[in-house]
Amino acid sequence: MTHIHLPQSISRRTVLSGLVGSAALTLLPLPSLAATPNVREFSLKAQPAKASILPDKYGKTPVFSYNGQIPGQTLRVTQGDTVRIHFENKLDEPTTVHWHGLRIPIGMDGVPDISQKPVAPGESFTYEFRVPDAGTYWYHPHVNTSEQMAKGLSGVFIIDEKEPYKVDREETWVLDDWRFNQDATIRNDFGRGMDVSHGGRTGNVITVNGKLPGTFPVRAGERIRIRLANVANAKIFILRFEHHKPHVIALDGHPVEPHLPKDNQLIIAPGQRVDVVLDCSGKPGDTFSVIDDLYQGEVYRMIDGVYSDATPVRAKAQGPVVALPDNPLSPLDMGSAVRHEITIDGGAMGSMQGAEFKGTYYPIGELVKYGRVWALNGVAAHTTAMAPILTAKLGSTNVITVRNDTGFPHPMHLHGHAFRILKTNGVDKPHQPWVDTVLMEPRGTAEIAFVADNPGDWLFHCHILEHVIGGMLSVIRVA
Ligand SMILES: [Cu+2]
Repeated sequence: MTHIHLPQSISRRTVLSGLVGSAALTLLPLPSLAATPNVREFSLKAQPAKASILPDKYGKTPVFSYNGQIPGQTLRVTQGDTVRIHFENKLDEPTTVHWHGLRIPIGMDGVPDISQKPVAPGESFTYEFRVPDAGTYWYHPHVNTSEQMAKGLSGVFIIDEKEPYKVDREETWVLDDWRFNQDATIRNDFGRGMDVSHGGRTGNVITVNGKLPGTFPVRAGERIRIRLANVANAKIFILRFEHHKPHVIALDGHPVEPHLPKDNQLIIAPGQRVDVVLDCSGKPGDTFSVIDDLYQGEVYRMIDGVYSDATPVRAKAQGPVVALPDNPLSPLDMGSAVRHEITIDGGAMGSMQGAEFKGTYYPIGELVKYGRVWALNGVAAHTTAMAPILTAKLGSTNVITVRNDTGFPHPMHLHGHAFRILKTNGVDKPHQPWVDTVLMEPRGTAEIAFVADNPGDWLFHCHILEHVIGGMLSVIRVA
């Protein structure tokens, strides 16, 4: 990782000296350091690698990686920085990088046929953008996404607040699941019909930061910020910290009023991030478990928190958890809001009769022959460059009522914007958080609002990646 350099001033000086001779240079004002944006440069390679995910006796797993790592190298910059990422595709298939949750120009969004041409094997692409918001974000491919992500392509993108948020230390937990064969290879049944029409590709092994979950050492009295990111294709995590009360401080990167989650459960669907503050209120030598409550009727212990014997970091309990500073999001103007509706239909055991595909209506029995089983407002997608499901005027406030008429949950993700969840299932959403992904309950509704302040054609799709294969993708045009 390299950063802070002055390429513009150097190249200008080089060019100028070539044109007018070095004597003139002394008369020219040099760009002041204060006016130079902080440019952070990274090299990122999508490349095959072998990763030690399972215990040694199973052997290494051939994966797709960013910079040879599982999860991919964490990119970390400060709010307001300009980021320049030199991306190289060392895979034998095309790919792109999508910067999930970052509000950046459409040309940098990594969506094929909209933002850019896929980066062919052996080719490169330079992504460059300024990061307006602080928070926990992530990146992943947007080509053959289900397979490339199931093979390991994803990484976390952390954007630090300009003023550091006060905690004793920070942790990042990248949550994932994998579908392994007995020999530690990844099962190559990508996009199989059963996963597309049901709940997506779930795995048989869970990892945290690319390893089997283990122990989490803590010290009494510590205050820890934990950044949780779910990079799984389809699995929803519902985490509960035994004997502890982590406060949620951010959702999908964006600050939210610090609060205890309902039933002490952190629900993290694919694509979502949750930042929590954990006060280690136990005693030296204590242990506790972090449990995944998704599996009803059985207690799945994911991580064991283990207190060291060290004396507490501080004698008395910490003060209340304070809020993060707001990100510079455009405020909603509800008085002028334009209303829209998007209905999700289809899936196994659903009631969808048929849908439009490539401009033709097909009854469901025909549609499945094209591998499509889901539709948004009656249209099953066949490309990322779909005709817009709705158009929002640049600068306008828009409210979308999303209706899930299916028997499955769907984490619906909007590119290029944050939106506010006003209601779920007709009831005001507590804290009305700003997010980029909303988890729709089966047969549930959500009312979401956003200011269309970033021009372009932006994907609105399910983050269960096999559902995208089955057609659950649309485009919202901001113009
Ligand atoms: Cu879905």
